[in-house]
Amino acid sequence: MNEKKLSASMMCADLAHLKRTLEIFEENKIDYLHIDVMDGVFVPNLGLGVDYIRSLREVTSIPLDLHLMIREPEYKLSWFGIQKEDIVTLHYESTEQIQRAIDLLKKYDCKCFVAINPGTPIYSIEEVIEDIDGINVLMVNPGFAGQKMVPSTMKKMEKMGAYLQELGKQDIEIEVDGNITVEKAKILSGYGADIFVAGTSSLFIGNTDQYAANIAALRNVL
Ligand code: S6P
Ligand code: MG
Repeated sequence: MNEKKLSASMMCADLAHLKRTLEIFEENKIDYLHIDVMDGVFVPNLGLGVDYIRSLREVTSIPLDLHLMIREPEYKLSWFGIQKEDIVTLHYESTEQIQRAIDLLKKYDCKCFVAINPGTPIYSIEEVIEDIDGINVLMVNPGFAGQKMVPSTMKKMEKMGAYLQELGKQDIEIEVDGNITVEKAKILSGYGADIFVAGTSSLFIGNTDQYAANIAALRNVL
């Protein structure tokens, strides 16, 4: 079984308290900082960009979990200062050539993940399964924090564990992203999810004084 990990969704962080937030994440051993990169084309929103990422690297050594919600990410990889410990996630739907995109990403020696939108079937990743380290299963349509989970994604996640087992690929890490409450994290952990993106639904509830307790509540159910 893969180790259970927490990835804090930085688009949910209060900029006025960013320094304290990062201290809490370091003290409480948050595994990744989840960075939603959005281009206004692949998703109807703009999000965290290369300057933000560069600044973040200067103030923390927590590895980044770069969720690239951008068109043709394969030609933009050099912008992000990717490091070995980082997860970099490409969307299956964001390029005509997902296999080429993964090949280009592999040159960075990071963890290579592929994300699938709620409407994209599980088996879409079958032909690239040998090339990747993990799958990000979007539980909401990508683009915004604070959304409600698309109900069909729970069933999809229930099938995911069995599907990977069938392929003999239980070592592939499964990340779940979008509306991950403590209650849903518990169920999804049972379905085989390994990495939990924690945003407004869990970690960022209340102010910085509550974050350590929010992290503990999540860890308690994984
Ligand atoms: C959605 C994005 C997510 C959000 C996360 C926020 O496009 O990929 O990573 O940041 O869903 O968490 P919550 O709990 O507000 O949904
Ligand atoms: Mg995300």
